[in-house]
Amino acid sequence: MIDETDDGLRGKNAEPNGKGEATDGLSRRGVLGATATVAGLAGLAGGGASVAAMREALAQSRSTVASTEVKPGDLDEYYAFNSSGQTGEVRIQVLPSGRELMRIPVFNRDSATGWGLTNESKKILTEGLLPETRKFLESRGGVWQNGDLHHPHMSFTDGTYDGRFIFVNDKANCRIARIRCDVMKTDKIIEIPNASDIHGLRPQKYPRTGYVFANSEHVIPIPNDGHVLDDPKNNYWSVYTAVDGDTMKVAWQVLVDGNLDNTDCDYQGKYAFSTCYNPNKGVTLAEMTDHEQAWATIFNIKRIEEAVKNGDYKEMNGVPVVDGRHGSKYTRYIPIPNSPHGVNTAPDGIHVVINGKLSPTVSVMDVRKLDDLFDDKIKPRDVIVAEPEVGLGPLHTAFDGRGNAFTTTFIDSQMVMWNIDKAKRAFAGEKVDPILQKIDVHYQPGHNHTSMGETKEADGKWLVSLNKFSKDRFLPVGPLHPENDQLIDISTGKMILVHDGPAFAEPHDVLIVHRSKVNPIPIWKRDDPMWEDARKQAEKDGINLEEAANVIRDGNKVRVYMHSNAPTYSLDQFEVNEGDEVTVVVTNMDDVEDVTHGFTIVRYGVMMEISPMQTSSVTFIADRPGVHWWYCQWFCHALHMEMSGRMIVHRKTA
Ligand code: CUK
Ligand code: CUA
Repeated sequence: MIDETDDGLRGKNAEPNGKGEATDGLSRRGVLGATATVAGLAGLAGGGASVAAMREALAQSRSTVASTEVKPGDLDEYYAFNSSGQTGEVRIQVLPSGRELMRIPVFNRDSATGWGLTNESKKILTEGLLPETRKFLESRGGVWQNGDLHHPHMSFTDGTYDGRFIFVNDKANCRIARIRCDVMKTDKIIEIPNASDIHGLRPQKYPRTGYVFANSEHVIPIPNDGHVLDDPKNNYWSVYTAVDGDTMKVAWQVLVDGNLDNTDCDYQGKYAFSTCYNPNKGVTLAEMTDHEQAWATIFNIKRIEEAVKNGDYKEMNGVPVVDGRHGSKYTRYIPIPNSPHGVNTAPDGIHVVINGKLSPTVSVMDVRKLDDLFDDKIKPRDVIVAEPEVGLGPLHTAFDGRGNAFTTTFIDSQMVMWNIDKAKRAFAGEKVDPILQKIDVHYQPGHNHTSMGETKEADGKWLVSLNKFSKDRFLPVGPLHPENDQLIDISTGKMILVHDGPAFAEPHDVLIVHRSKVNPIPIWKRDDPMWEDARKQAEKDGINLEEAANVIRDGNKVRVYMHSNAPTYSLDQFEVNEGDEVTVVVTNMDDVEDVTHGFTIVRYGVMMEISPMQTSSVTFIADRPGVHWWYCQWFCHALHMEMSGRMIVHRKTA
């Protein structure tokens, strides 16, 4: 839907006035009433713009703005893979409609699919844990219950999305996960050693992914085992990590100064960049902000790889750690005002924008100067080619592929469109204003993202502003508010706000991927590695998973194999003894798109998804005697309610 009241007008009236301020004559809330009409605008003429001008603006915006309407049965053009912050999952939305299609459990637990309950998901959730963490979790159910997922990014080949994987970080428990885009399920999770928390994450763009780069944010003693405690200045560090995206193993780490925040890399495969705040290793807010500048840290990938090859590293927790602190030949530290946050490489493959956060500026780096920097032919600040003032609280920048950039300003609560070339000319001393347009967003934006904007195929159609506050934009739902993901049409070379999208906690970042890049399969392939363990166990038990209807007793272990065909399971009941360790393996033999079954045992904490041709399994102790119905929790058939069976648990005889 096009909000024809506020947004069209705002797009036309929010011209910069040369002082970098929007001249939008309408008060922010003045015309936001969603039912205001052109007629209603007459009363707002006092706001500054004439009614005639507003009518004109509205008419123009109507004719140019792209529609967000996707008619029933029609398909959207873009996937939007949205992070969910402290919810710990990834959400698949689509644009321009803004509809949410699917949720991919990653670091969270999920009732519908049994993520965190099934053997298949538990394996993924635990196999990559460090031994010390596995031990820590022994008395806590073996699996982390929480996660904080900020940054989803798709794998690249030759500078653009290749549709293989999405990589994500977990800030809370120091993990990186990989999502398979063929089935849209998480298939690998690893914990990063020597790190406090994993925040920024980016896949290598060229020649391919390749590496997944990740930042450890807070500084900690390494190893963090209680020997060193309160000695931040001398003994706290953070590390930059490169994970091999194919094997999901840590390739190397670099020890650095300061807290690492966000990260990105070039289109040449030579350098990666991180923003750094808290350069003095403060441990209080006052100490963390007591300086006028911090850094962007540049990593020389080839030199680091050589260091690892030549043994110039220290092995820590089984990982080669290269020393990249000040003075190292593996890194360079570019002074940036003040506490930079986001770092974003432009689709031109040349410019990298570093967002000042506590400075009203963004700093633009030219990657072509980095060879000279590493050869000490130029000084660190010589790589900066522009530093436009965009407004208060610049956090993240996106690009339209036509030389323009869009920066979120958290404190100003605006989206700022500026031109990279003009910013460079202004930096060189020319009298030119690089700011093209500012619009209000509602409210307090963090990340933003443009369609295909982090690839060399940026297409300049859509811009999303992920706003941390929604305040009065939606019907009230209690003290906890949704966030507001706003869609902005940038296809005309102007920003026109076209849609408000409420979102539950707390999307940080979103990728907008053209649908031609993504090719999910509708039905599982029977040889999928996801249930490799179940397949192997079945072979040992002499069972064919596709024909299974068997109960195997092995001491006090019982393995129950069955399959599902709507509306039945191949077993009506099975019997076990109180205290048995029971494994139920269900294979869905419905080779039919969209016929997903489930398996839930009442009052046993068992629930799992079994999509077409999938095998899922779950293991539990049958320590509750009695009759326990299982049923299919996924509505699959007219006789879905009847799709059930009984687990009979015999009482232990004394
Ligand atoms: S960070 Cu959240 S607004 Cu974790 Cu990408 Cu900038
Ligand atoms: Cu099978 Cu519902």
